Amino acid sequence: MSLRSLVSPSIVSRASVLLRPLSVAAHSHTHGHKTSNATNLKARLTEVIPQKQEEIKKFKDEYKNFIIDEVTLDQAYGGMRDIIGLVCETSLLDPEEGIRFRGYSIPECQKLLPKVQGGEEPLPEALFWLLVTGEIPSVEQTKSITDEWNSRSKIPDHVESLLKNFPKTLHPMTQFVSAVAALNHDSKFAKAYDQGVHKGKYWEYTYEDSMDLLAKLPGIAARIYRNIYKDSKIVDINPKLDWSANFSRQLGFDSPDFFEMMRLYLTIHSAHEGGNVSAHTTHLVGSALSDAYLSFSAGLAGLAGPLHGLANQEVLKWLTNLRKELGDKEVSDETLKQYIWSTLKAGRVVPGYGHAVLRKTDPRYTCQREFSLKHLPNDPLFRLTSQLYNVIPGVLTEHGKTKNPWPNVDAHSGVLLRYYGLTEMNYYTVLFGVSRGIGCAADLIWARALGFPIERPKSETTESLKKLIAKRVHDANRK
Ligand code: FAM
Repeated sequence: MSLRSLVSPSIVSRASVLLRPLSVAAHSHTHGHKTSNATNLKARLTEVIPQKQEEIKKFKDEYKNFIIDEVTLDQAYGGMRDIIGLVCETSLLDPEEGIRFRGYSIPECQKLLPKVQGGEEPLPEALFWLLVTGEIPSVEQTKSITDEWNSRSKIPDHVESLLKNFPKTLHPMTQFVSAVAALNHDSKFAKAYDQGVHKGKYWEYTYEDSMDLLAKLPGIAARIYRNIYKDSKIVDINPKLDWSANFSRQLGFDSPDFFEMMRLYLTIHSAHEGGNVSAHTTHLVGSALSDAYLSFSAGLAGLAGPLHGLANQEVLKWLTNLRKELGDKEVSDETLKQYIWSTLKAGRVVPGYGHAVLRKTDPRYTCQREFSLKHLPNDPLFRLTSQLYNVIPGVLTEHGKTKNPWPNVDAHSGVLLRYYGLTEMNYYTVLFGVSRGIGCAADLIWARALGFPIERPKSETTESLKKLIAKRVHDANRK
């Protein structure tokens, strides 16, 4: 019996009445959008938001009862995999092709987004403009974001002292989560809400908090690094430099190559559509009208899990243990295979491989691989990573469990960081978090602009599910 036949007939008929051709162009990605001359992002948003609100209102009015998905019992127990139940305007993940930011693939972003003079990698500031407006920004528009983030970058004293007082043994991600939550002290949204602001203005205060948040994330992250691993001293922001270069300098890395690597890193980790744990958690908490700091802090707590963002730390740990056990010299594919099997037989995952949505090599992996081929082709750890790329998918396929035996973003990032001297692997997820702020903030602004309600999916117990299925089967058999 097909599930469709178990769906309420009234819903099906309402949906079929509504079956008529839909102009898809308006709902596909935004290639071809005209770029405005507005050099201020908020001014541009003020133009773009009413158009989108109108477009969605019409779309919803016409198709609100249209069935877009069906849910199986397996999905209810299985982490809601593949269920379409969320709207996220900023990026879309194709299982075969990977992520597109507002319709643009990573290679397209590398080509089209503004760069620093003489640079080759896109500026994350430009990606933020793209995610928020759907438009590739001009150099001036990109610079306006850099300037604004630099001017908002001061870390409040209470956050500074909070970070100083943490034990060095507290995991960097826990410090990050706490410091970001503590920024809520100065939330413009929370203050405006308290004063009874009209809901039509929510997005403006969320925008302000988001800009402040993104301006402060690198300074917080750099302080965590300097406090735990170095001498706690930190250089001031140079207002002439971009977000990534300032962040690199505050961490203690001054080379232009490191800056370029950081620009790429902070661009590609930003967004991966709406369903992943960090993006969805931020969105969910935001739906209760918690401000951007509390929402993103919750998202970061999700990123800190080993099946999500912490995997970049886990990969380097795994590679380090592998080299400890097998030695630093090149080893045969056969020896590597045995090592991978020992991980699997111990009931552990091979970190950096597999994905809940992707079914091919992650383009975020590929672009880091290309960066490495250009900048560090002979690095031993890069060579080992390349060799593993040839071996792990075969072993995982033979193992027969994972739906995707190919590498994800985390299989590669630690190799780059280590090459440039950032060797403290427990810190790696913080870098992921700084970048993820971009995508989560862009999504939050739109969630408030579109007036998304509080999220509240329905849950069932096993007992109630058994009853529900028995009743539906009974009803279907009577027809
Ligand atoms: N090594 C060993 N087993 C794996 C595996 C891997 N890399 N990837 C998946 N599996 C197993 C998985 O544990 C599950 O086993 P059980 O049936 O015993 O529970 C089975 O294969 C089916 O899983 P799936 O449907 O292929 O994957 P999921 O959608 O459940 O999970 C991941 C997706 C990413 C959590 C999973 O592939 C994994 O644990 N990978 C390693 C950790 C990792 O790299 N995470 C980072 C993901 C990244 F993109 C990010 O979020 N930053």
